[in-house]
Amino acid sequence: MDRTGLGSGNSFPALIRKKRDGEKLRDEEIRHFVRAVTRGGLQEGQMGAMLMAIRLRGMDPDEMLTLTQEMAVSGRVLEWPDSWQRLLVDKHSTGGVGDKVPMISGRGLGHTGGTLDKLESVPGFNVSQSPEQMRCILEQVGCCIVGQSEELVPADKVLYALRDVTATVDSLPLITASILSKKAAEKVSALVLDVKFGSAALYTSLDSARTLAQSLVSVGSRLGICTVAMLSRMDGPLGQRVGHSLEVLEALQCLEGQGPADLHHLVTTLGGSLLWQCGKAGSVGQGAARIAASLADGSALGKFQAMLQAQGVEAGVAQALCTGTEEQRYQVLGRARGQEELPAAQDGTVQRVEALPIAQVLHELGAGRTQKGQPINHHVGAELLVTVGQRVAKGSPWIRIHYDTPELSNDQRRTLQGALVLAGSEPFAPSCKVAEIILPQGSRSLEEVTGEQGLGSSQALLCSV
Ligand code: IUR
Repeated sequence: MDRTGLGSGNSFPALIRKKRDGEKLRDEEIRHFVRAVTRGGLQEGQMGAMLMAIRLRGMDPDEMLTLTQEMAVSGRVLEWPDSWQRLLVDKHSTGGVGDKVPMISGRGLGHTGGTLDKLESVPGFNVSQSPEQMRCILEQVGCCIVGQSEELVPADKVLYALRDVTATVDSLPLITASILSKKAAEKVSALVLDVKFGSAALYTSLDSARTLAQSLVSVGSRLGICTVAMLSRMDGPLGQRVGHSLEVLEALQCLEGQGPADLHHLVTTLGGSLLWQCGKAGSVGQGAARIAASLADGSALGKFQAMLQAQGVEAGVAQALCTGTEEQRYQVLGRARGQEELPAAQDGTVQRVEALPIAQVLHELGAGRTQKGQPINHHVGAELLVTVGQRVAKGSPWIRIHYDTPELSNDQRRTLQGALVLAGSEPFAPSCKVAEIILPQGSRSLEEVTGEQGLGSSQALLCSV
């Protein structure tokens, strides 16, 4: 026996060597590694080497499942009343620009905006809720939007921070285990994943995003979570507004049944899928219709108002935000010192609005962080004044930037102008964001899943893993 107690050959250098040479790790070896990560029994160099070995050699589905399970139990696992069985649902997005659909959330990463940062532009909103407080809010209101508790999945905190500095973020098994270990520790019954693809997404090609989605759906299902993934386009921003408080304003419009069509469609499709997954709707299409009805009749907005109050927002502030005019909402959220509109450089039809250059400029203007813990400016943002497929005339404004200090530089104006892609074609209807839906193995036929009416404007393809 060596000092690891796993038998000879299982010291950490031997474990790293095994993965480095492309061999499969046994369950107990993965458990041994994750426990050592959690308890501080490994040198940083050893953890970094193992991460790189996994990044280069990959893991098979069994190894991924074990890694996810071991990470999930590295800290506290949430417990819920038995009567909530099948009804606890969550959503995850791999991140993008203008993405304002809620979930148990994170901070902005790179150019992407974090849901928690957006919600913290609402005065008083508290994203730090203990598991006991979460349970109380869920009993009282039925939903909450919270940050990940400190006690949940400590192994992921260690590994995630190291991945960032060892060029191992983009590893399929590591992403799969990182995302799903947190969902497994939350003990959710159903999960819908919004896996983005396109120029402003983590994975730019549809194929690579599909591979990630299939891995997440397959491992999620094996964990006992009813998991569905939607592959959605992230070339242009979701909706018409980017930036923290501007996105809260747009989310409020959506909660009133209005706002941009792409956002409304994504919200109703993701929510409709969750209703179908937990047995509350006969198909995703029927579920989507129920979500749309709750947006149109004000009940979704009423829930949001109750949730704001349950999470620390004063009653008068929550009311002004949820029932006030746009001007009253600005008074609650505040606004940036200045606004600047940029004119279209020529006549044409909008082919694309590139999200990445917009996000990069807003980041420089103070909307994002370059270091962990840095304060951000919630008021910096952009409003798109055009939509894809629309004709624009030379000189007409196409984007409005909200800035504080600094103002826009000429370089930034040039970068932004490059984001508007025009052509001489006829106007056209934009394609919807959801391109494909990935279902667990053994799911039913297309009509059964989407409903007879399909998914509205979505031409989504269904695939099962
Ligand atoms: N979000 C996570 O929770 N984990 C990851 O590895 C990535 C995004 I990338």
